[in-house]
Amino acid sequence: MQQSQRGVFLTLEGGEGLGKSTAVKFIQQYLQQAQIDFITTREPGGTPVAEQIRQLLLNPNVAEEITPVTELLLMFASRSQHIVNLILPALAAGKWVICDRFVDASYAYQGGGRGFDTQQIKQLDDWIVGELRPQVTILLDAPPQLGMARAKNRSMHDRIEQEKLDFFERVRTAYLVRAKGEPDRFKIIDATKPLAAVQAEIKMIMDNIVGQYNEK
Ligand code: Z5A
Repeated sequence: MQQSQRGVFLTLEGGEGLGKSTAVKFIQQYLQQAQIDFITTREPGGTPVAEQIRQLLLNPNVAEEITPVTELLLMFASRSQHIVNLILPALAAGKWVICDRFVDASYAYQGGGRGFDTQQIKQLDDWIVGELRPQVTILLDAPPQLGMARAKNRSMHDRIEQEKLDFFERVRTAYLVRAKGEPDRFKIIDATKPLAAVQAEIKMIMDNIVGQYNEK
């Protein structure tokens, strides 16, 4: 896929309940203050059709078992809608795109969690995502028990959140393997730290990105 990217593409990754949504809100305030034109979005989802696919993927009461292959393909079907109809046009218009999860989540959840071979996921990545890469990915990292504890007050858990602890441990490991493979893109934040400390790190990352990309 050809990319005529002008805006900055920043993604947030990490296990369940480790503070991605909270970080997106913080980044939103930062960018508003810096008077930078941006959108925030998420995966799976982000466009009307992609959000419908999200509902299907995460519904804990779905009428039949969703097979791992269907789950993988639906993640990429949702992503295709999202990239073509929202992310690329926003970047081409010079907007920053702040995305809560992107293709790294497929390597972590469908690869690490479900056990798909990395090469199988890479084939879909090459086809659907192509050259589009985030300039920066913030990975909120912590033992999965912490995120589960933070998220435990929710009334309902989605279909994937109902997996067991070892699934989320594999997800964490897969994220860390990806981060190790691309140390320039990934900024790992220790999500066990108090919110103020996490936000101070995010602010430093944002200051750097603004210095690097916004002057151009
Ligand atoms: N998925 C997939 O399998 N494959 C893919 O390719 C993609 C996704 C793209 C939906 O993700 C599911 O889709 C997800 C992976 C799968 N399933 N799981 N698990 P989602 O992003 O919509 O849902 P989520 O991962 O479950 O995120 P979340 O539960 O919404 O959590 P969060 O956004 O990371 O956390 P939060 O809501 O910002 O924070 C949780 C609580 O902790 C909240 O009360 C905060 O105030 C508090 N918090 C946050 N930071 C701190 C700190 N530092 N200290 C103390 N308390 C804190």
